[in-house]
Amino acid sequence: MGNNALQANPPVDVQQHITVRGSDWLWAVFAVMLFTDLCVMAWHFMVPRGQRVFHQLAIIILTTAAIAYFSMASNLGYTGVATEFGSEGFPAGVNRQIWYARYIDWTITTPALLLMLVLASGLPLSDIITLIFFDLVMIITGLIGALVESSYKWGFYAFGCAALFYIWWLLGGPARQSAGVLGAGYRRAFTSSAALLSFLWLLYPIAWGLADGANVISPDSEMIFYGILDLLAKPVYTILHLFMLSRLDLTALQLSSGKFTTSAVTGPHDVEKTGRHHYGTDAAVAGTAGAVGTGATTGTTHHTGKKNFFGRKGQYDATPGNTTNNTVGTHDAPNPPRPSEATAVSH
Ligand code: RET
Repeated sequence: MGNNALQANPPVDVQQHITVRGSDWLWAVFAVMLFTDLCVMAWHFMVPRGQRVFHQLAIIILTTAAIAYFSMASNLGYTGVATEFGSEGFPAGVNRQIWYARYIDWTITTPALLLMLVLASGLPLSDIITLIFFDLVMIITGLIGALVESSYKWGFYAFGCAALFYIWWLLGGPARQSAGVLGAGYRRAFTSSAALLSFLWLLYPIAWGLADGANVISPDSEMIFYGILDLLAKPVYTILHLFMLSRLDLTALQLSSGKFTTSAVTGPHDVEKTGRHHYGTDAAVAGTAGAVGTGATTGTTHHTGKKNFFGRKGQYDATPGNTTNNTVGTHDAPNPPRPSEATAVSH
């Protein structure tokens, strides 16, 4: 079956636009995104409920990317913007395709990519919120810059680059340090994933400068450049990251909501004014568990269970003696002990 996307949706109001070959490439990227997405969907069912957050983020990323590539391959999701500089035999001022679909994709996927990384680092919530804010600043200034016709577009580009510098600093400094507190395994996984992400993210503003910015490369070449980057930053990065995390016991991160997993075993439990939860099992004798996932810097965590993403176990060791004190401050209510059988029913 031929690719007739450009006949069904002919370029409107643009002189510099993708060709059928560009669209063919975009269909191929769409197929890879969709296939990887379906694989991760199948994989995530093998992970206990309550420990699926990284897989679910990967699904969010890949689903969004698949839809964005479907749109671009169909020659939909762009607008025409007059170029600042001429190229390919076209003078300056003719309309080039600017793909807002790409920026909508990034608005969803880049925060999700960062969350995949920093949720496994124990970074405090306030830093995570600020990180996501500057990520959105980066993408939205990139979109506005791409839509601006005059040289003022480079002002927006500069704001975006400044935001990227903040992201690099946070990942390389506080987040890496925080992952180190979680243990050597977490530090290793974080360092390699953050290095790959930081390197790939350096290439995006270069592609922007050559395409949306200075109009040096054609829309087809732009699609190849961003397409290769997106394949590396989405399917390749997420699968690598998920495999690295699969060797770690994720319960140390305390990311499980605990509602489904604990109530199934213990029934309803109350929270008294002291902030202490009462479970209907012997686990209450375990005392308090350390708040590793909230940025405690000195605690160590003891947890047991199969160190395997596919495993059904992997929860806090709620036996007496294996307790950790939260040393962050007395204003932090102690975390509830977790019944040791809790996640056994959570699938
Ligand atoms: C823009 C232009 C403004 C300056 C900067 C940019 C960086 C964009 C990046 C995008 C990453 C996208 C990814 C998508 C995959 O899902 C917006 C191009 C710095 C880093 C990883």
